Amino acid sequence: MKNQFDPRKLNRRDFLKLGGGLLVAAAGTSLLPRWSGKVLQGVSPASAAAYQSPAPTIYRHLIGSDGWISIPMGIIMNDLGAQLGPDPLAPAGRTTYVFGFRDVTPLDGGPSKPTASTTTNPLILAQKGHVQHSAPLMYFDENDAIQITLSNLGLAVRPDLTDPHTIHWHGFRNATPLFDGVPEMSISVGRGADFPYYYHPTDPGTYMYHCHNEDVEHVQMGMDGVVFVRPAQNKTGNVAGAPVARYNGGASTAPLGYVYNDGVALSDPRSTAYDREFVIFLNEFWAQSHYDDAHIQVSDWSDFHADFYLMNGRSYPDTLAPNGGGTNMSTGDLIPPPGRPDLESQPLSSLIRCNAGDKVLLRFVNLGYTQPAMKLSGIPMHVVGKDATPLRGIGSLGLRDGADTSYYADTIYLGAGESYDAIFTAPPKTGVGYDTYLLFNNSLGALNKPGASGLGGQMTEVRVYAAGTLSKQSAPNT
Ligand SMILES: [Cu+2]
Repeated sequence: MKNQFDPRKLNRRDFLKLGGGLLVAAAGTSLLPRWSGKVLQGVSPASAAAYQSPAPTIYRHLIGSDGWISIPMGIIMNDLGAQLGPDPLAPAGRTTYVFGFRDVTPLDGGPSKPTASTTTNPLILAQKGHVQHSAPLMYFDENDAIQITLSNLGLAVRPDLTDPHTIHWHGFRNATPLFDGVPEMSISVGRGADFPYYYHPTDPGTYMYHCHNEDVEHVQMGMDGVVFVRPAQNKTGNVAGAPVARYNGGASTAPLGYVYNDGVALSDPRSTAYDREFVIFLNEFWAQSHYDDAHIQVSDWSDFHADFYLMNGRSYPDTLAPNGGGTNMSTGDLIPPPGRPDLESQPLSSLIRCNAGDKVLLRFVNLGYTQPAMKLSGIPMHVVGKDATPLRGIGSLGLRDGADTSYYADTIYLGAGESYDAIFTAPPKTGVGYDTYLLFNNSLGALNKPGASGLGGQMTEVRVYAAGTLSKQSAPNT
């Protein structure tokens, strides 16, 4: 493997050369300079000028390859009599060919161990053909210094297809195009290559990431998922008295976390504190294109239509199945959800469980081509953020600490590429068992008829238990 870059050895002038299309040997010794001012959230010029990004301390290793997932469907035929789904080439229990990512960090010694510059670990190389959808959920803290190495293992089903891949954090204020993943103005990772991306997030919020190489195809084929950034306030509390978050060692009475550096007390209506959090990633699959890529056919992407509406890579009722995940350290494979070997490559559950009175954060992300109308039936949602920006007007120093522009809604419309942060307070419940509230795409075409393709579509359940029933949440979507 080749194409190594050391992000610690590039200086500003080198980046400008790279931006001009000249790929030059990096000679400087400075760390990443942060010369780009933020647009939506202000930063003082003095602090920006003095700033140098730190060397990475968190290491993640993603592979790009292909694989097979399972979507509940009947038999889907096209006009020419081909069976698109389940794809006749699919292994037992699977229906649909995908491109995608896998997080192989556990096979590389974990997130604190620097990733090898060349991938030789046979367990990692064996993950060619074993990607997941949606893409691995990633989350970091504000001011983390992160290196994510992308290794392109090639496609098991399509050895003729030599496509590169990239990582693009959509909506992320990146200091340089080099790590932005847009192939026309940066670098793509060719088959057999490893490339370390560097990130230093300074703006908390909910983002998405995807491969940007031939992105109409690669995003549709499944190379997309969620990345979010937790605010510095989690570690420090704030001057208004909001405590350190439980994620960062706060008291058992403290919130699990905050969505943004809100700067207000817990009792303030502008507070973004929450007790549980769930990512809801939305997209749609077009059956013909997935069949075409598996069967060495070319798709006319202008013919796109949605056959399967997916939530965290699954279709209801699979959205309710438990989380899979974790890595089998002897094979390198994902560990399937209990009782659901067919969902091995779709590890992320959308089942939302909470206690009465909990503040529950929903991080909605849409990377589909349609406009979902996500309705939480019977519980109002407090929309506190959009596109990784708190819903506050511009106040002091250009920061988003001004007037409260948050609002309540029972339905959130998401355009393509948009994210929303919404907090609901779980309604009262006493006694045993749970009350069920539906969270679903109110564009009812996205909820297919029983037995039809993409059974159930974008729907999940919110299950509210009596206070004290469920233990405190320690990780998203659990
Ligand atoms: Cu790709």
